[in-house]
Amino acid sequence: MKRRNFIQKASLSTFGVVASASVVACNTDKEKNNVSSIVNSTSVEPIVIATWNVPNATAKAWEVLQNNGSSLDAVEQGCMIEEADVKNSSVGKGGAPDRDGNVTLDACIMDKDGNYGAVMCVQNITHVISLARKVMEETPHVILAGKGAENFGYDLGFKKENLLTESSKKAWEKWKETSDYKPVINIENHDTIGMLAIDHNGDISGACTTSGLSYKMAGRVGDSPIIGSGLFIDNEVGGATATGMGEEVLKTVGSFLIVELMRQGKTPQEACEEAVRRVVKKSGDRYKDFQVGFIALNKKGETGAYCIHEFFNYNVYKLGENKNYESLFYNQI
Ligand code: SD4
Repeated sequence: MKRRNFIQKASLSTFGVVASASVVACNTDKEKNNVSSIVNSTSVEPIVIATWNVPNATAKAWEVLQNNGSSLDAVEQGCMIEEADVKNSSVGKGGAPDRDGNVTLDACIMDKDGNYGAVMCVQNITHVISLARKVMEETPHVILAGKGAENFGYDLGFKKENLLTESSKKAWEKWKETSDYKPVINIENHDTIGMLAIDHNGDISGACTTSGLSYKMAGRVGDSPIIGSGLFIDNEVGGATATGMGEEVLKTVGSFLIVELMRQGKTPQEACEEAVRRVVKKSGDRYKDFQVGFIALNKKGETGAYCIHEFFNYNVYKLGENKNYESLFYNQI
């Protein structure tokens, strides 16, 4: 086993904790020590957890919770930060296009009552997480795809925008020189945001938003908008969300699996580990070439995270014991 360095950076503030941790490898020998520390809490104070290092998004969600907002509003508004960030090439505006040069977005949201809404393959609308919420709240359906979803959005006043930025266009043009279709996910191509939150009432909601796999085939949909795969919430138990190679998460219905394992008594950490093991086992040798990571949160506010390979990180935003703001960084060398 490689040695790891732990670097802690702490700075003071008055109201919370941000933890960003790189969670390391599930080896086939199931080496326990290969998992980073997980931020655990038995309080039911509000809490936000999100895939990847998205401190602005978790801070926004936390702000909503601090103002007594619902966990549903928190995860929606948190995700919107990344959707609007053109530097995030895996989410919203500035997301990498498919191989034909079209940016197509997937998103879903799930509330404390088990309601769910999703959109898939949406072009020209930045805030697909809000569109997914509208599907949940204002239609008798749970999923809208493509043009139907877009037209539904325009009718509601969503702005029509070109989501392909100059820099993602340049990167796509460079990719076209070889058109090498090698789905490398979460090494150079990641940042899908999956977010889970508990509000002051102790209610859990979750959201997931992505532009999916870079240079994917036109029409390809990953796990992110699919209930039970990219996201699942059961307010009696907890929630889970996924990042990484969507095809593999879909085949194991990973987020639902994690919530069910928590229902049976596993901690969020144990449940994430089991789900990753399931993905690895089902994949034969292929797991060496793809990344999958899960985060989970239970009703007690305990969190868990696990992934196949290194270079997965996540943010937790919650009230620290001394009402301090701390930023933790775990690094593998
Ligand atoms: C997908 N799971 O479309 C997404 C991609 C992802 O970080 O998570 N990227 O397969």
